[in-house]
This record gives sequence, structure tokens and C-alpha cells, in this order.
Amino acid sequence: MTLYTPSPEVATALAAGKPVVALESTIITHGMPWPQNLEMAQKVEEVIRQGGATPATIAVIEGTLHVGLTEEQLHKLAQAKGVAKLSRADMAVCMAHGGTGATTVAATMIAARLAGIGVFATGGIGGVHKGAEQSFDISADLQELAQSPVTVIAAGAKAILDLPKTLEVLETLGVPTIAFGQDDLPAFWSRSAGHKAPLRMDDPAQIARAQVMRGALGLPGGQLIANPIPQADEIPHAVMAPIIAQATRDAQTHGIHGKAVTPYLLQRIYELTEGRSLSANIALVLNNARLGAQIACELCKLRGETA
Ligand code: PSU
Ligand code: MN
Repeated sequence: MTLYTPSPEVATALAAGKPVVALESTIITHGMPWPQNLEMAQKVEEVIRQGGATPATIAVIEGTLHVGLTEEQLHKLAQAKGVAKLSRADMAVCMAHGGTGATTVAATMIAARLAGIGVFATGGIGGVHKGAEQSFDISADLQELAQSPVTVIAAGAKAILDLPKTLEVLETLGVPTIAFGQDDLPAFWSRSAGHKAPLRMDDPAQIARAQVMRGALGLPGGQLIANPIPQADEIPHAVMAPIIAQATRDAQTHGIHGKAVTPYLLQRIYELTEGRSLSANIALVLNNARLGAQIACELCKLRGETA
């Protein structure tokens, strides 16, 4: 049984031991509106190529798990309506019935592990939602970080989540949460929301080394690199906090729950910030892609050395 289909470009890079960076597709189908979603997806791929690595956008299309999409597949996915949002729980079911679905961080990590891709760049990861003590809403992304050996570069976790609880769960699961180049945990649109990150690293080569070391120690799972949004693009936390509070109240009023929560909040925050949240979101994804390419190149060097 063929588990996944690499694009020709990705197959060539993997066979040659060249750096590859995985990219998720839920950010395209559920995270951003058309046509900015397609522009973002194309730019991210371009940034990774400029960084000397090969991009591998991942999605399930008509039952096939694609690792690397063609231009046409990317176009179609970005405009498709009613695409499923796939996490660890629903990936196999979607593939078994020939469905089409976008991969979340968790599902993208599973695909990356299968393909032997060690680095994955995205915007934000899922985490512990506010009020989780009532709703039990904790993203499967956290469990996946504890299981799949992939370094995930995100701009921290969104402040729509409960950041201290998210950090606690990651610690419990043995996932290193590493702020890149600063002490504070980046909070997606903002460079800080006032929480210290448990770990800090400043050098992509050391980040790659830490991943190799983790594997050598026999520890399953990956690492979360929290890369702050560039200063010029950030929306300060003081500006975001009341907007997030408003969006969260609106979600409650409308009885939004489960998988629909994150997409609803993102859309509502987009409206409340009059589009500014989207420009920041795109800027931070590109910034993460840049760092992802650097880490992937360093990881390749190390794999070459240790092979
Ligand atoms: N954060 C974003 N944009 C997104 C997501 C998170 O800024 O599109 C998506 C990612 O795919 C992430 C998923 O893995 O939401 C988490 O969803 P849930 O909380 O339902 O696990
Ligand atoms: Mn959830």
C-alpha cells in the first residue's frame, strides 16, 4: 500500500538527502480567506526555495496523502469549499473513503514523519483553549509534538488560547518549547504576551543539533520553536487583548465549539482588526518559513555527518 505520494520535486530532494520543509494546509483552507490564502501559500514556498530547501505542502486529496502539491492542486485547494480539517483522529478515515482534507499541525507532522521530513514551518499551533477546564478543548497538536520527531516552527501559540496552560501541557508531555532569539514566549500577532518561554535558543544549527540529540537519546517527539513575528509587523498585545476577549465572547454567544472554534475566532479577529490580523499572520508565516529553511539545511548537514 502506498501511504503517501511525494511530488516529483519532493521525491528528488528526499532521495538526494536535500533539505525539505513541510507545510500544513489547514492554514490555507481554514485559516485565511481567498485569495490571500493562495498568495500566502505560494510566497511561503518561494521563501523556502530561496532559503535553499524544498517546500512540501501536505494535504489529502481524493484519498491520497500528498507530500508536496502541484501549482494546480494548491489553486484548487485554496478555493475549495467544505474541505475537511484533518487531525490525528480523522486522517485515516478521510483517506479510507477517498475524501479530501486539509492537514492541521498534528496531521502534517504525521505525514512529515512518514516521509522522513524533520522540519515543518507554520503560523500557530493549536493548544489549550481558554475555559478548557469546562470544555476539555485541548488540540491534538500537543500530543503529536510529543510523538512525532519533527521540529515545528510557529510564532508561538495564539493568544486566543490559554498560554500558561498550553505551556504546562507541553511540559507534561515532554515537549521542549523553545523561544527563538528572545526570552519571552511569542504570542502570534504579538512578540510577547508577558509569559517567559521555558527554553531559549538563538542558533538554527543548535536547534537542529537538539533534534538529533533528542532522537539519539531515544526520546520520541519533536520540538516547538516559537519564533517571534518581526517587529515591523507585530500588533502589540495591549491592542490584541480586548479584541481577543471580544471574539471569545462572540464564540460563546454563538455556541461555537469543537473544530469550529479556531476558524471562527480567526475570522472574527480579522473582522475586528479590519484585516490587520491577516497581514500580521502572513508576515509571521513567511518569517517562520525562513527560519524553517535554515534549520532544515542545518539538519541535513548533521544527518550527512552522522550517516
Ligand atoms: N493557528 C492559526 N491558523 C490555523 C491553525 C492554527 O493561526 O489555521 C490551525 C492549524 O492547522 C492547527 C489547528 O493545527 O488550527 C488547530 O486546530 P484544533 O485546535 O482544532 O486542533
Ligand atoms: Mn480543539
